Amino acid sequence: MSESSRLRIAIQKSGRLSKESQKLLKSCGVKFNVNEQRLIAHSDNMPIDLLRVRDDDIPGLVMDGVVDLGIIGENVLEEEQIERQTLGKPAECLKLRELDFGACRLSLAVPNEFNYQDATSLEGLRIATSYPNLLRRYMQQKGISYRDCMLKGSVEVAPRAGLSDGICDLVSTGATLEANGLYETEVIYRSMACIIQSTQEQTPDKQALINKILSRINGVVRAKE
Ligand code: PRT
Ligand code: ZN
Repeated sequence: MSESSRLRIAIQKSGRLSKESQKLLKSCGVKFNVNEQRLIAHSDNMPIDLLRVRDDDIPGLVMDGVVDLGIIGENVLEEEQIERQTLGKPAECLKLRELDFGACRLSLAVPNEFNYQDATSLEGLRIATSYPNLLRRYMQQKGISYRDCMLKGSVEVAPRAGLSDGICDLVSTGATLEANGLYETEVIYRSMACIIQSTQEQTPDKQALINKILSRINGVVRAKE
């Protein structure tokens, strides 16, 4: 996509952050209608285009300067940042603020019958996760070696399926762990949704619009506190 005079904001197309992201922008006075079949939604009262994509694509789109802003879980942002640093790809963006939705934690969990003392109980064992970089960083800090089992989904069934000894997955209520005969042993990362900006220099008009949106977000979030 070529440069645009309109502000581009990437939000999750469908999933846990998508409704709240749309609600937040609407409560900031950005009017738009989403067509489920379309990637882009144009605002009709402000020079803003919304890009509706998979959440995993949002940090990269912002870091590569394809879009100006993105609304994303800190877990996905940080995972992508470590991945890109490892690969030598652009990994910079500005975190404008944390938002008041998308709360979850990335935790280690093991089967109920596992006799867990501390993280060293996992030494040499296999851990299933969709967040290999955040897991590696935590285990390196603790000086524990483990074996990877990379799964994009169904992480919580990996131990029962005999694929891994433990898991490292997102938790909010804990019901999924319980339903799968697992218990949480360590929280390795706490996450909220956040709004990020590309480090690319903005035109004065676009930067003024970003400042206006951010100041309205501050007002909306504060009003709910
Ligand atoms: O399709 P796309 O790639 O865009 O979406 P996705 O399926 O990758 O992500 P999605 O929509 O499931 O989650 C988007 C973001 O919401 C995550 O990256 C987190 O920042 C945030 N979030 C908040 C959560 C949860 N809470 C959450 N509970 N994301 C996932 N879960 C899952 C978790 O993986 C586990 O399967 O819910 C289950 C656990 O929930 P409890 O309540 O049973 O503990
Ligand atoms: Zn995703």
